[in-house]
Amino acid sequence: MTKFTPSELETKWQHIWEEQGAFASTLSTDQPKYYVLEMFPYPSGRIHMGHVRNYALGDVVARFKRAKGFNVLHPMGWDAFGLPAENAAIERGVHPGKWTIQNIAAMRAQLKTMGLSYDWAREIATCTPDYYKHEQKMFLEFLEAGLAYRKESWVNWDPVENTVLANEQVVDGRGWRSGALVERRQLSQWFLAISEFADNLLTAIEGLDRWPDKVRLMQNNWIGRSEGAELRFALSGDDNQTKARDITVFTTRPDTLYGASFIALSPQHPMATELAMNNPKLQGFIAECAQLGTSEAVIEKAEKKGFNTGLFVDHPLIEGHKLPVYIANFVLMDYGSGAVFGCPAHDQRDLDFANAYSLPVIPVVRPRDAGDDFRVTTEAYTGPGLLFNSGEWSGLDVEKAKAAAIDKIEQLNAGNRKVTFRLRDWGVSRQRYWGCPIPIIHCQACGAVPVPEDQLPVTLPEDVEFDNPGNPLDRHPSWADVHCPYCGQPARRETDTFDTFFESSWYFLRYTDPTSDNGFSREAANYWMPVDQYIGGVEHAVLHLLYSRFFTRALSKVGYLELDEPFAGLMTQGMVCHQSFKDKKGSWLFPDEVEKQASGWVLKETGEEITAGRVEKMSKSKRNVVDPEHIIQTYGADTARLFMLSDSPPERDLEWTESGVEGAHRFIQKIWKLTQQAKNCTSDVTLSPDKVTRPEEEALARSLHKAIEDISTDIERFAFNRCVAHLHILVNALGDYRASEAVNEDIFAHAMQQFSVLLSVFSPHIAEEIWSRTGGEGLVCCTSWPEADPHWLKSDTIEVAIQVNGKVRARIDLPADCPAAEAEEKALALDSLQRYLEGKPPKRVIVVPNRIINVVC
Ligand code: ANZ
Ligand code: ZN
Repeated sequence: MTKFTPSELETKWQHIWEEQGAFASTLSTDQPKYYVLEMFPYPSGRIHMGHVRNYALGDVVARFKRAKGFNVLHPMGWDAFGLPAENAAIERGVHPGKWTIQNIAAMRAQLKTMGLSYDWAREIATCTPDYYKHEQKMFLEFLEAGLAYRKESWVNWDPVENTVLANEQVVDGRGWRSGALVERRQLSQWFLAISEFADNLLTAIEGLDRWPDKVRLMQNNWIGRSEGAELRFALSGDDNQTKARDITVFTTRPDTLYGASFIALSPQHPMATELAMNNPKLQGFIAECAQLGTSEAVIEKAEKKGFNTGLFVDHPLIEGHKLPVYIANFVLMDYGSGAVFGCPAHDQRDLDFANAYSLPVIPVVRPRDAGDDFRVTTEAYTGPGLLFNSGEWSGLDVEKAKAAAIDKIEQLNAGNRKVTFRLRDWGVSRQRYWGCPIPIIHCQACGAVPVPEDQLPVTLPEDVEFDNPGNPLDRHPSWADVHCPYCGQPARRETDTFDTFFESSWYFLRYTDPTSDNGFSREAANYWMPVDQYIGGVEHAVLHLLYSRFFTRALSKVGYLELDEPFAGLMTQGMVCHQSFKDKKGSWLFPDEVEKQASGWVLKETGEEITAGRVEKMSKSKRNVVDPEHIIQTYGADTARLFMLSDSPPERDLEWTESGVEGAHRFIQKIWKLTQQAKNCTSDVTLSPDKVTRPEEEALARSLHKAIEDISTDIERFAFNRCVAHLHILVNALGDYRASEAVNEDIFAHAMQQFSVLLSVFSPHIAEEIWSRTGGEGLVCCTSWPEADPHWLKSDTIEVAIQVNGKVRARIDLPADCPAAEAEEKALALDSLQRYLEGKPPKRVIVVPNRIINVVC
């Protein structure tokens, strides 16, 4: 027997695939197309188990669809811009570009050892001008179409690092790295008009029937459609502290208008700014609010604080009733109109606020079983019910009252029906070096001017310094100095770069035609798109998917293609988990530093007792990681992939265990042993029903065709773990046949060959070996998927009910067409039946073959 050396065997087949261009795809119209895509990785330098799982899943789909006769596109590339490269530059003094390119090379080599069926000729790296020049052009086209614009907007500003922070980089109001109190600042930034598509992005979710429900719900919530009304409150009297005459609020609860007890403005509301001009106390309050940053979650949690402006508005429905106007920290400027009317009885924030500032709490909706004495003290009532204390609306239910309220508001000319979306336009400016330069020139005379097309791409300068905080592009001695393309006067380049979600919003289009001078050709995109199956982490369920859905629409609008939805099918895989370990001092330990003994977990080196913790997501900080490279070197990619797929369904979390991988490895070795025993299958044997006579071959034929049938259906349902279980059953049957007397070598080889096709989508290398040893033509990865013969799928056993004196008392599995005498004997031998016979022989037994056995006693 030849020794099984996975690394040798795997490299051999990887070379052959590459040489033969086995996975290259071209436009072809005589086959249906299928586009399989895994979310491309950020080139951090090493692949981790999450990647391995993601790509192993995608590879099953790609290989299966290819075998099913589809023209498959299965590409891979690198999401190569981003902050970690800049951090590496700061920490290690290596240029972000160099660092990234090195990482890509290392990860590409690692990925190649997995034997994934990628068309590597389509590989892209988003940090190359060859990629990003196209998005600069797209941006300028968006600009022309009104889909991109510039506006002042509020950002989190870290005063120590001199940089803008994302909401996630603000921790408890402080910069994540500097620890400095974050300020709100207004900066001029570029935006993409994603909200223009809000309605369409929302309604189209309905059609995404191959997306997980949870992701559809998350998209839904993120877009956040709210139906309600816009309502104007007139300022009372002739107070002339402000030029404005009224305040517009957005409300989803116009029915609660009779319960209004105050108005609250956002600290960034123009009226607040105006009032603060000659009010230092108010300026102080606004500055204090600014320290909260811009994160909605933080604002939500913060203690409710307000500033009484001394102004009043008139209640539109109650003659002579006035409401005080506050400026309050919980009102966001970029939602609705940046102002609300507060109804403390029916909104918790308003109630907390009212209780803090001793404002009236007037309940106007009561639960159906409560009376008119219904009161609200510390918990707002937000449920359904009937209106009261509400003039002509009293007695209506909430929904009817909402409609009546809007009618009334419109009638009074105090406002109108209004739908608002939570979805904000996408701010794409980042004050960072390692991103795609925004192709704009700022001229004192002409304003923000697009870089002319023939001057694209605007490439990043390489000679930059990272020794100071902030954006190195700002400090570069010459890069930003240019002349205005309109007037020729000295001008400055935009030094902001795009949010890195920009690159990932269209990379799937680039793959369809990666050398096109136009980003991608309409022909290729219209042929390959949409992606038929997209696979990736659920952490991208909101932003990346939404941006890509928007981008596709925007590109269609400016004429690149004809498509709305980029991803027809989506699967979000679960996490790869591992148990975590800590030593006595509480430091985390790597799994390979520990072992389990009878007494419990100990440190390998010293035998010292340690604590085994929870099974949780693999993460470097908890050291509960295993390195794919090490696993692949030890066991081979076929084993690693098989274990990844066998443990749990793709959408669930998976626990990586040593014993699990070893189990998978033993299985592969068992297959290897069988492979050694298979000869070249020379004659044209098949397991067709008319040829098979002996029970041994019949059993083998049934197992093989059952496996074909089960795996084919379970693959389509992504139940890959079940597929692996089916493979186990088939391998046992192959082993049984091999061990039986008078093995027909041709039949064994034929069965092994068929098995290798099934195996090839999970553990492709060893499958190629089986295929070639048994005389398969060409490569198994280019072979058609087998069809199950219905003849062999007919069940060979039948469940038969046993009645005692007319009552069903037991059931028994009998071979189909089992002779009556045998059936009777087997039935009477059942323990469960003996109870009813009480030891006496039955009077009579009537057997209806394949149906029922009647016992009379
Ligand atoms: C009066 C009212 C009474 C409200 C009541 C609620 C309950 P969604 O569902 O998220 O759209 N709101 C409006 N603009 C706001 C802003 N810029 N910042 C903070 N809050 C704002 O929520 C809409 C409700 O959130 C609106 O309805 C408004 O308060 C508040 F018993 O108006 B409501
Ligand atoms: Zn100019």
